[in-house]
Amino acid sequence: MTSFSFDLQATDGRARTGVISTPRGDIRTPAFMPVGTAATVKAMMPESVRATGADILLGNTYHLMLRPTAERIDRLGGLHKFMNWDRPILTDSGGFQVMSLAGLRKLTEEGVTFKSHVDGSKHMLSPERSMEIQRLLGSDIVMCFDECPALPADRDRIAASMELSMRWAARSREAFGDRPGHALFGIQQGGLEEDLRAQSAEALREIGFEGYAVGGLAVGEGQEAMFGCLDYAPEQLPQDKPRYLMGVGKPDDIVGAVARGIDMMDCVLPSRSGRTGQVFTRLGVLNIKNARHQDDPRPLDEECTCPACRNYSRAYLHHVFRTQEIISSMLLTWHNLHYYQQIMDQMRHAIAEGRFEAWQTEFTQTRAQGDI
Ligand code: PRF
Ligand code: ZN
Repeated sequence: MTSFSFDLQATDGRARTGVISTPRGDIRTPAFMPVGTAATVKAMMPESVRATGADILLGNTYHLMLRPTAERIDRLGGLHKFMNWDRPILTDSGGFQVMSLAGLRKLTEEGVTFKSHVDGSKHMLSPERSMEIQRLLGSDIVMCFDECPALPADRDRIAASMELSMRWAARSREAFGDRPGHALFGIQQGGLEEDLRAQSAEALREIGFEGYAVGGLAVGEGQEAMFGCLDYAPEQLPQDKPRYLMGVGKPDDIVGAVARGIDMMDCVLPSRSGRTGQVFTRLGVLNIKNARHQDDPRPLDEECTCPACRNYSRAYLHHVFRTQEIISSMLLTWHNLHYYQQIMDQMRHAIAEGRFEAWQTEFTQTRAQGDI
């Protein structure tokens, strides 16, 4: 069995490109992971998600433990078979979603008890239970169970939360055990405090993981503050392991993160926006709901090769959005995911060829032109 490894192939400034090898296939980095929270990337068949260029999907412990339950997915042969995606899957550990979605919750050293947002039933997550659920799902990249305070928060709260997350990281490592071909990633916390980030990185390196995430960002601090943190946080983590920025972001967030040494990202934005009519293009963002598209025979983006742009006008996409036809979500999600994967592909090539900075300048200038 091919075990889990990361081959860093080229760097350009702080930007990196490489390949993560897993028994379920390679992940080209920098990688964008579409979000398949409830065992589906909403509005997309898995083969279509693959056609956009995705090497890996993200799934969620929190949602799947509630519905249809990890035990049921295990009995049915695991998450890959259940959702018909045979390539790598990374699963988030649940704590972050409990904090943003669950009803009444109680946090202790042991873990967190909470009420389901679905039916109000009571549940518990701990490092041990999260590792068990992610194993039952058959996840290829398992995330440590952590806690992430919303920003702004005071330093004492951020420090205590980071220290708890580091104790949970040690328990996650212990509970994960030895599983060849599967990886466990640590999650750095520490808010916007450089010394707390350094302490967190040190604690994680001491435990030892197959990859390291930068957690606790994109939680209300704004892009400038996030980039400020990314100016030091990735470099506190090991050079020779993948670095994953959790829950980011808009296209310019992703480009800025890659410029600062991030290898992997995930975000609901391209898929969720596909369902709300927000379209990401080379030239900027447009909303298909806007009446100015109703007679427009042009595609969303003249240069895009996705099915929405090759076969449909803005006028048609406007019409099916306004009439709430299901094909609207399908086409706009496909376009957005295709656009995100195009950016990743272009960045990988630019880094490998030592022209990332020029690529980034062109990316920024093209988008600033406006009128789309
Ligand atoms: N921890 C976990 N999942 C996450 C985050 C985190 O800090 C974030 C923060 N952007 C998104 N998803 N476990
Ligand atoms: Zn397109």
